[in-house]
Amino acid sequence: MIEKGSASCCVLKRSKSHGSISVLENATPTGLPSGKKQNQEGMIRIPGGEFLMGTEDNEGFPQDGEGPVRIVKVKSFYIDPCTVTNAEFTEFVYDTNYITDAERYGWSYVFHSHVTKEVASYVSQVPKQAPWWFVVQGASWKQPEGPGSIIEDRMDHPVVHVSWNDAINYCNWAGKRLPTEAEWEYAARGGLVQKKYPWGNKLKHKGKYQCNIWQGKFPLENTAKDGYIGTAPVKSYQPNGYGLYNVVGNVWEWCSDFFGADHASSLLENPTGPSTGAGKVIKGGSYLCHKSYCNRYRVAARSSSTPDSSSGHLGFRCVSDEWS
Ligand SMILES: [Cu+2]
Repeated sequence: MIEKGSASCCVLKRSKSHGSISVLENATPTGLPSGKKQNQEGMIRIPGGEFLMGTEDNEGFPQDGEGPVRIVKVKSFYIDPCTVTNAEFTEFVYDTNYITDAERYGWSYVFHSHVTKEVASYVSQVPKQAPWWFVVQGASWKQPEGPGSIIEDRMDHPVVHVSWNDAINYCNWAGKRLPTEAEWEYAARGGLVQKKYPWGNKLKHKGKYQCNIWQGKFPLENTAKDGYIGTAPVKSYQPNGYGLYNVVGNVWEWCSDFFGADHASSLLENPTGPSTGAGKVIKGGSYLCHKSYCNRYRVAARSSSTPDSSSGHLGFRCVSDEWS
């Protein structure tokens, strides 16, 4: 029996017991060229200000630490309107010969119904607590459903199977960085105050889907009424008030902060999260999120994973400091 909303429903952490892997020490590769100069072309300037972060609506899970609502002050920064695409990640890899954590480990987590019968036949492990995830040897950003799958037909989709370490290396190369959770949520709210979603409080707007999540009975039937079974192109649906696309749904997005569930309720200025922790914050939920199960496609929702973890529904978007 799988408990509703168990911590692993959305994102699994890489584990020694999955697959025939040797755990890599020192998973963050160093010495990559930080190729590009800081470059804010195509980015959106988010003017600094105060906002109400978190929620007390009790729609989430206590262990997630969505509340209390606190006043957070954020200075101006630039953010990408979209998550990093397969095309952009390809350019990075061509330029640097970078090898992702999933490639180094030799496997990644793929959602069960996304793999072919052939791939399913050699799936090495199925995590007990979340049997809808398959440990697929050879799954990586360029083979998202394992051997035989390609990305050439979805170059404008978000890159997936990228770990936090991979995201940091991409950011360094691009002259950018990962957002703090506060920056992410401030930008994701699009100027609205304490709304559930980036566009308001109702899931649909005039009967239309606003994001790529799960419809049907999780985890067996996805009717794809929103148009997508897996990832959607990064510019799908309407952008939020700041011009950001797909902040909730589609893919989870890595933030720079370590995860913690306790927050100071005093005024926070440019918070960067706890100084240490086991996992990094992820935000936004994914195409697998459904209200019946995890309900983490709300803008205040949060989860975490370890910096070397990767899966088919986890990506990132970049930010950049304002400079004069
Ligand atoms: Cu979810």
